[in-house]
Amino acid sequence: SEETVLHERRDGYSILSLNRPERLNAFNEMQHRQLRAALETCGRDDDCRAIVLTGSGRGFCAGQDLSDRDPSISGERPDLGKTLETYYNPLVRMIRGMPKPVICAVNGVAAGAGANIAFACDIVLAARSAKFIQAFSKIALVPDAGGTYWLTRLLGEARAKALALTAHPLPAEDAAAWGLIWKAVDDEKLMEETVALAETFAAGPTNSYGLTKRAIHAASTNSLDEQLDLERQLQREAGMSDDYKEGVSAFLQKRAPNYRRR
Ligand code: T3D
Repeated sequence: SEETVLHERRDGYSILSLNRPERLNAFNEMQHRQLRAALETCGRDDDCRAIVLTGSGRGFCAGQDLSDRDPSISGERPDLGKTLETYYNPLVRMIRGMPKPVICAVNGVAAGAGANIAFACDIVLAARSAKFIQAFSKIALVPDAGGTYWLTRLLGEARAKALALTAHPLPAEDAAAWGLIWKAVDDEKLMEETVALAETFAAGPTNSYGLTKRAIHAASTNSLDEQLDLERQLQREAGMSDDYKEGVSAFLQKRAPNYRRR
C-alpha cells in the first residue's frame, strides 16, 4: 500500500518521514495510521533509543488534509471532535509519553496540527527557512493537537493569542528566540545536526531520558513540594540502574560510558 510515512532504521535510532510531499505532508487517515504504527514499533523496539520525525519534500506538515473535508463532497457538517479523539489526540499523547527522546526536524512549513505535532516532540530543530503557522483561524477552527497548551505554556497568553488569532507565520528563528523550539539551523545543516543529536541519544542512558521527560512534563502543574517528591522517586529509580553505575565508573576512569539501557 501507499507509503505515507517512511521508516528508516539506523543504528540505535529511527527516522520517520511524513511522506505526502505533494500536499506538504498534510494528514489523511492513512498517514495517521502509518505514523501511529511506526511510533508503536519504535516504542516497542529496545534497539531504537531515539526517534526523529521529519517531512519529505519542501514542507514539514500542513496539518489536516483539507481536501478530505470538502463540504461540497462530504455535505454533512463533520464531527471534528471525533477525528481529534481518533487521530490527533492519541498521536500527541503517544509522542509525549514515548519513553525515549523524540526529535523533530522541521524541514519546511509547519501549519495547523503540523506545527503543534512538532511542539509535542521533545526537541525541535527547524530549518531557518521554515515557518510555524497556527492556520486554524483562517478556516474558522480552534488550534488543536495541543496548540493552545504548547503556545500558552511556552510563550504565555499574549503571544499565544496573537499567533492563534492572526495565523501569523512565525519564522524558525523567532520561534527559537521565543522559546517555542530548541533552535533554528541553516537549511543545509538541518539533517546533519539532527542526526548528530540522534546518535548521541542512541548511545545515551535511555531510561534516564525517559524519566527526565516524565519529571519535566509534570513540573508545570506540580507544586515545588510535589515536584521535589517526584524527583526523589525518579532519582531513586535512576540510581538503581546499571547505566548509572556505568556512568559514574566511566567518569572516574576517565573513559566514555557504554550505556546498555538497564
Ligand atoms: O479536520 C480535522 O480532522 C480537525 C483537525 C484539524 C487540524 C488542522 O491541521 S486544521 C488546519 C489545516 N491546515 C491548514 O489550514 C493549512 C493549509 N495550507 C496552507 O495554508 C498553505 O499550504 C501553507 C501556508 C501551509 C503553505 O503555503 P505554500 O504557498 O508554501 O504552499 P501551497 O501552494 O499552499 O501548497 C502546496 C500544495 O499543497 C497545494 O496543492 P497544489 O495547488 O499544488 O495542488 C496545496 O493545496 C496543498 N496543501 C497544502 N496544505 C494543504 C494542502 N492540501 C490539503 N490540505 C492541506 N492542509
